[in-house]
Amino acid sequence: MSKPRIGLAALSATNSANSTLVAAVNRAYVDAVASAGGLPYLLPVQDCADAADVLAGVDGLLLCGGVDIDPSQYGAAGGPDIGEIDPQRDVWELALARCARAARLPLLGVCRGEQLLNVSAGGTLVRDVPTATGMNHRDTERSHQVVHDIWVEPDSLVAEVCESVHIGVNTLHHQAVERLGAGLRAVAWASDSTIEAIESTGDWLAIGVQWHPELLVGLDEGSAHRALFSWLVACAHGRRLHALPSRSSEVASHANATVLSGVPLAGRAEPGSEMERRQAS
Ligand SMILES: [Mn+2]
Repeated sequence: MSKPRIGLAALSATNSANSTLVAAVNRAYVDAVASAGGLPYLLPVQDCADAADVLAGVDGLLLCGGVDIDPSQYGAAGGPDIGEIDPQRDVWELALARCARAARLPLLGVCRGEQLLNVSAGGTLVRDVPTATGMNHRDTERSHQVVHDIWVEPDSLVAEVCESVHIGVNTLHHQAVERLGAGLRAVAWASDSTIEAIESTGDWLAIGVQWHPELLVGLDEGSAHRALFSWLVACAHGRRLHALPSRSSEVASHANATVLSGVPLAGRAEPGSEMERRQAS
């Protein structure tokens, strides 16, 4: 069976060489997905009416980092505490997130992608974390280093995937999840109570993290960060195997080939079962 296809939502940027507009993602996302065994597919900003058709061509979705989300998308007004915004990208990615949820397409949201996941479900954002809590969460000088710790809810998918309830993370954000969207829960926090990860409460496989795991996958102590991409690829792989996968069977179906192999999961295929034979193909 071919590798699962992971859609990476691209940003629009100006190519400094010739001032043309380009669709791009930071290379670190591409490499992290490829290293986890997935095939990265770039999804440029386009007509949101086509989001469902675009997603029909991939097995999983990665919402990447970027600029602030237009506060009008969560019912708030603009202001000096809001940074650069890209309303076209917001509309496109909100359509992607909502279509992914409707189709139960596995999703990982990173930084802005986590915030967008929350807004797509009706949630709101902390406009400026330093103003709200007094703690600076934007340290671009140490983007590839552990800057602060987070504490993870032990009974959560994130804890299961990362195999840890205490993770060192980088921090490149000035906003964060505030009120949670429908069907989502907070599962990790920094020392100032800033929400650092969210996940779906239902049968949709969706995780959002406020840090940038794609920049920490190369660290010796980076197993928790690598595991997030392995999880997404494993879920995408499971989706290809099963028309209507459940959470446990979906992850378990790919467990032999991923870092999740040591995680106890309900519903793992019995030796010699039909599920196990399908995994071997
Ligand atoms: Mn942080």
